[in-house]
Amino acid sequence: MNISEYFGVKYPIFQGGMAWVAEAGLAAAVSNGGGIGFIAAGSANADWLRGQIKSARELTDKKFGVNVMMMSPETADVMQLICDEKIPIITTGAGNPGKYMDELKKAGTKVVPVVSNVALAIRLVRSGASALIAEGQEGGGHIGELTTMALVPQIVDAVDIPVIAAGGIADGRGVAAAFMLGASGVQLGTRFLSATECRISREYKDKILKAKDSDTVVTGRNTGHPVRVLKNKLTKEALNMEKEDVSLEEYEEFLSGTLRKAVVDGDVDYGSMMSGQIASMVKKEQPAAEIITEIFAEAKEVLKARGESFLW
Ligand code: TUI
Repeated sequence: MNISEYFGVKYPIFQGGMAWVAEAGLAAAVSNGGGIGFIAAGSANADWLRGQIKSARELTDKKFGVNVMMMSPETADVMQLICDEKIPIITTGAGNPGKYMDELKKAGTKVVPVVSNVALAIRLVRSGASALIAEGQEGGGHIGELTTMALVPQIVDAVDIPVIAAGGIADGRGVAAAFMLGASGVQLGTRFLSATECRISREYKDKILKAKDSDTVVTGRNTGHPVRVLKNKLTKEALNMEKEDVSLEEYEEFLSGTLRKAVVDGDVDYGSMMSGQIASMVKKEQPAAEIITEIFAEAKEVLKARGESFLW
């Protein structure tokens, strides 16, 4: 079964829960387009999220979810709000949502955590996850070690709940490949940065649209907090700091608030432009619904055409 049947939507696609980026407008547009949109709570507080949930409900009557960034100090309040608002589905990233699982299940919320290794996947299945997102290091933002190609089949073999592939998927070929690896659905982030309804700064959007294959870099590999972003002055200086043995406090202070700078202020020199490795495949701005229909039409063609031609 693919996750569109499992979660009762038209297409088996989640929109990545991109902090500062994934607001009500984008989430609702993805849900209206037949996928599942997610409002990213990021490091925002419950009041902000309450307003976003209200806006999304005004923009769509379809199912949408919330993404919880587990490193946020607001996580406990955000989880409480999710339960109070009876949000049908959440995704989590950058940590383990295990301790909130019972309370979420009681509220009827399905929990779909991002995992980057098999050990965490198994632990979360035991705690009651409804599905898992296996995100490879091709993805943007905070990442794990393994690639999507290596991670997805290993997670699929280790668990008996649906697995959603993420990281490095931009089009129908990527979707078809994810299904070949055993995934039941896909999550895309970077491709939705170009959505008409995605209200990031013009400057950040243009950098994504113009990016080439080798334009991302991973900062923080040495500090235990790897983050994939588009290369700029910020990443050059951050990588130099990592080599120079500066204190973790100084390093984190240098990067603090930089995602907001890129998304809101359009600072493409000293803002953190989180992006996956497939940015060069994001070529034009188009409505989220069109992105989804285009991707799945292409995936269908790829599966039909290539499936037959590789029988040996
Ligand atoms: O979460 C993400 N990507 C993100 S979160 C984010 S917000 C942020 N802002 C500024 C600096 C840093 C982060 C930006 N991008 N992707 C999902 C993901 N989760 N990838 C890897 C993980 C992950 C890592 C460790 C999930 C669980 C985990 O658990 C550790 C443990 O065992 O507790």
